[in-house]
Amino acid sequence: MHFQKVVGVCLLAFASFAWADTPHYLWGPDRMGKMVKRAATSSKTTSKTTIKSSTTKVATSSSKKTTTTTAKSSSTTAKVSSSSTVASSSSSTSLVADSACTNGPLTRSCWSSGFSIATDFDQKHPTTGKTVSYNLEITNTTCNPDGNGDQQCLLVNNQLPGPVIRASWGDTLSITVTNNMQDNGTSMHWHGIRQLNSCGSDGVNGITECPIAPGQSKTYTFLCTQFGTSWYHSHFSSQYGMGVVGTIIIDGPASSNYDIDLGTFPVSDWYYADAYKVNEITLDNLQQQNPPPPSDTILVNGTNDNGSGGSYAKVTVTAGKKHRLRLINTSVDNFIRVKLDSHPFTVMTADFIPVKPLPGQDWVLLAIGQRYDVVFTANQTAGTYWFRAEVATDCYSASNGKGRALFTYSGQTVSAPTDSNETPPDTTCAELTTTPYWTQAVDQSTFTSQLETLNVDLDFPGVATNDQNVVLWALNTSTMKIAWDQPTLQMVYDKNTTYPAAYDVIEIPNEGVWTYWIIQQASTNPPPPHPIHLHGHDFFVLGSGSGTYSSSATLNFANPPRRDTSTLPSAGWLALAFQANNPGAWLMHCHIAWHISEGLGVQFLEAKNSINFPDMTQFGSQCSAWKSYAKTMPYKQDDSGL
Ligand SMILES: *[C@@H]1O[C@H](CO)[C@@H](O)[C@H](O)[C@H]1NC(C)=O
Ligand SMILES: *[C@@H]1O[C@H](CO)[C@@H](O)[C@H](O)[C@H]1NC(C)=O
Ligand SMILES: *[C@@H]1O[C@H](CO)[C@@H](O)[C@H](O)[C@H]1NC(C)=O
Ligand SMILES: *[C@@H]1O[C@H](CO)[C@@H](O)[C@H](O)[C@H]1NC(C)=O
Ligand SMILES: *[C@@H]1O[C@H](CO)[C@@H](O)[C@H](O)[C@H]1NC(C)=O
Ligand SMILES: *[C@@H]1O[C@H](CO)[C@@H](O)[C@H](O)[C@H]1NC(C)=O
Ligand SMILES: *[C@@H]1O[C@H](CO)[C@@H](O)[C@H](O)[C@H]1NC(C)=O
Ligand SMILES: *[C@@H]1O[C@H](CO)[C@@H](O)[C@H](O)[C@H]1NC(C)=O
Ligand SMILES: [Cu+2]
Repeated sequence: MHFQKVVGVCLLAFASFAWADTPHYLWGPDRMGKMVKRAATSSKTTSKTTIKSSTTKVATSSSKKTTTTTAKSSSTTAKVSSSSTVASSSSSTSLVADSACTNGPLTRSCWSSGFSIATDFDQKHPTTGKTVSYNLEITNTTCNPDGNGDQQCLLVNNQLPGPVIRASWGDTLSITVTNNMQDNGTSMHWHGIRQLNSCGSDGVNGITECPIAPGQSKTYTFLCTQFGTSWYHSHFSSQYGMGVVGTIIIDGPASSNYDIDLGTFPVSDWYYADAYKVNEITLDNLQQQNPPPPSDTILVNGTNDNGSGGSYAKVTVTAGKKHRLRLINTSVDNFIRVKLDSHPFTVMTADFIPVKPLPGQDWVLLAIGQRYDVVFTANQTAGTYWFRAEVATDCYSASNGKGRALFTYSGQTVSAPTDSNETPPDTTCAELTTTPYWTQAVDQSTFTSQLETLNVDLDFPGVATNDQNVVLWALNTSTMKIAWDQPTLQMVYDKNTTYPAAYDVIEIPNEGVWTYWIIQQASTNPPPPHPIHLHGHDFFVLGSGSGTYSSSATLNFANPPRRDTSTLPSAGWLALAFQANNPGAWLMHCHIAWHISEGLGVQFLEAKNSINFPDMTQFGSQCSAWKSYAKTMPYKQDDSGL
């Protein structure tokens, strides 16, 4: 196996420059799961290598992102507590809300009458009656996020990342997405949002809707039953790698106090080549079990300085104050470690779950799709400090460039200090162990009877016209691929139960039951770990380990970490549990964009007779518009579609 623990230099061989001369693998519903080798010269995508764009001009390109943040605290004179950062005393076993108190810098655990950090939002949540609306428009344009030069980008409201969506716990979000690209469909997924009784707003084309055709719009409406930090991204093949991403803040209580909310701080790998092409190269490389190309750089809040252009994200901090920073990994392929020099983080939220504060975190590892909300105190000598974002080589991640941003104390001149370029630690890709703020045990009584194993395989689905096998990822022996114009929800609505095998439908018929899943890597698989993400639920991470899961493994049922994305270790297993408490069709997949493109997913069809369907007239019109566009669309589906 050629898949070594590689860093930049070994990987250069696979960089995008080499790909143009080689044939490429294609698959997808149009090819009935079969692979064809496509000559580079004749391909649609390759003939379009040069990127264009006459019409639209991007404002965002390498424009400065200077964030001068002032205290948003309700009480501006609040003193910074020098003692503990823990907001309220340990309410460890409480699922009962604290009595009402007012949320402020020293009382972040409070929210509103009957609701606080101690509320289990699966059980209850406020309903404010307020609707917060946004319009997101996706365009095909150019961007130049780090000064390396203009490239083709697909952007939301002409920004990279797209606008921050912000609402409060219990609000309804109503977001209209308009597809103004000429040559791609789209659907927008709100990562980590539970979509309680609103499966039709989950934004997964081929499962919960048809793609939005060029020129069309769709309004996604959902209640914010949770609070914290997240992001949204397109679920249309590898489109989000070209910029269709943005961040989400849902204001609510917190398990640590802070004075100033600095907002979202996404870190992402970035490729100078078109993400669809990188995806193709990745599939080519996989045939030889070679790793994907390294990313070219890492963007911090959508920007970076490539050495001779672009600019760093700049953040102003206030001396003596506690700052909340919302870290999000919006990468397509890479695990990233981040650190703010001399300012250790207290981790207080993992994904949407408030956790017992973990102080003193130097480097924090973010798997794709994961979020950590952290607090740090600006208590060092006033000046400018480096924020570092590095790919985690212990997770087999690779990038040619590193991510940097500058944090400057208010009143000081922004001036980049000498970069120590310190090497991040190697934790063999181990995820931070977090403990939910409130204890929630997982029912152990049905574990043995209900346990199912889903094997991660490299699959050989068919023999192609040229007699070669194409290697694809699979979960539970079957490589997933959906047909954009046959969403699962439509089939369920029509009471059509002949789900195609490649839909990888796993039915969970009964609400209320606990379900348990072992995701198992084959020892022969390439070594990169997989960030497994579930829609419609958080899951409980009962345990993980190397090798093959055995019933003698120690699992945590008493108070396991709870989140919506967790890492399946290299050549190991991951044990997850979730309770069926949200009827719908929910995708579970590897969040490495290339891997879900190559089929690494399943969908859970939960309590299909109790699904609260979206407006099926509107649903049908969206499908009609898509079908009509699809008759003449220039690019055909050539992967899982997800
Ligand atoms: C940054 O981008 C410019 C413009 O494309 C290029 O000339 C320069 O070599 C790049 N710098 C680095 C360090 O890659
Ligand atoms: C974007 O524009 C380029 C150049 O006009 C075109 O080749 C490409 O197909 C377009 N992509 C999308 C998604 O509209
Ligand atoms: C989307 O558009 C890009 C060009 O911008 C093209 O390379 C890609 O194949 C298209 N993807 C699909 C699935 O239509
Ligand atoms: C990142 O950029 C967004 C949009 O420009 C801004 O709202 C946010 O505050 C920035 N984050 C930080 C930590 O400066
Ligand atoms: C994001 O997570 C993915 C997978 O877990 C990982 O490959 C990628 O490196 C991470 N990126 C960052 C910026 O953490
Ligand atoms: C700065 O704050 C951190 C975290 O609260 C604390 O551990 C550290 O001792 C403080 N340093 C100084 C110089 O006060
Ligand atoms: C049932 O669904 C399958 C797969 O989407 C489709 O091919 C078939 O035509 C559907 N049957 C009916 C009666 O609609
Ligand atoms: C996994 O796939 C096998 C073979 O197709 C099937 O029998 C089994 O039911 C699947 N597992 C689950 C949990 O659906
Ligand atoms: Cu994966």
